[in-house]
Amino acid sequence: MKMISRTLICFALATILFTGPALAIPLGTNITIWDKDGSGTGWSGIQEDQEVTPGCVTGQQWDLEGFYLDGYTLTMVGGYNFKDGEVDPYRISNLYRSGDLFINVDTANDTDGYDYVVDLDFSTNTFKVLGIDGDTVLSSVYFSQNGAANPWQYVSGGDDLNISGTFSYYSGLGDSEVDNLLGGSHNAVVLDLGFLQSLSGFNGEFITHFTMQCGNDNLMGKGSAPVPEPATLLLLGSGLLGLAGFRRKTK
Ligand SMILES: [Ca+2]
Ligand SMILES: [Ca+2]
Ligand SMILES: [Ca+2]
Ligand SMILES: [Ca+2]
Repeated sequence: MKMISRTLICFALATILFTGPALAIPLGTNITIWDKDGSGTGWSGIQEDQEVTPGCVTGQQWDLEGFYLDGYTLTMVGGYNFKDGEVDPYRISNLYRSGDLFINVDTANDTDGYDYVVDLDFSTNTFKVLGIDGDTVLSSVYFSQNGAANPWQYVSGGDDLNISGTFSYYSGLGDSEVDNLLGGSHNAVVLDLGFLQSLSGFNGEFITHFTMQCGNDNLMGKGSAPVPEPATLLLLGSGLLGLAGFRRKTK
């Protein structure tokens, strides 16, 4: 009898776990900053939700809405179809695809622009990280008047850091699932930026940037994430020393 009830409880738990409501994305803090384009409110406003670059096609499907950070987990939300891109309503032969994620680690005195690019592959939900240097080739957005949204995409060259990973993609999210952003239907890219800790020049703060091929909307974020404290490293070091001492004693 006891065995049966235990089995039943296990079965019930498993059912809840596997058929329960979809787990909410842990968005964390909204780290979106102004893209420095636009004024007032409305579709060319200074906010990022329900906004595109002034003079561009408006509407939820062209809206990049926000960067969120939870620890090292970055979530990028938009009405834009990150996975398949969106078709130009005026030239239906033109499909405007997703760009890559650009990172600047000099948040105070930047002189060299973006330092790293996270090369996103939406066909496999994988990414690799490259350092941007003199021989890195980046491509510019299709419409030159949207040049303020550059860069768009990584092409070739740069410093291959041998860092790669996977990301999650969510589509058809409701407003309430994404911090009550407006528009009715949202898509989200979720990736772990833990690799930042190993990047040269990272001091705990970073700037992120994303746009699509046409540059219809520019999305910017500024986040801070914990860096290993020197004190922690010291403790770890002294712990190891202590261990070494102990070992010697027991010999
Ligand atoms: Ca929106
Ligand atoms: Ca926007
Ligand atoms: Ca920089
Ligand atoms: Ca924008």
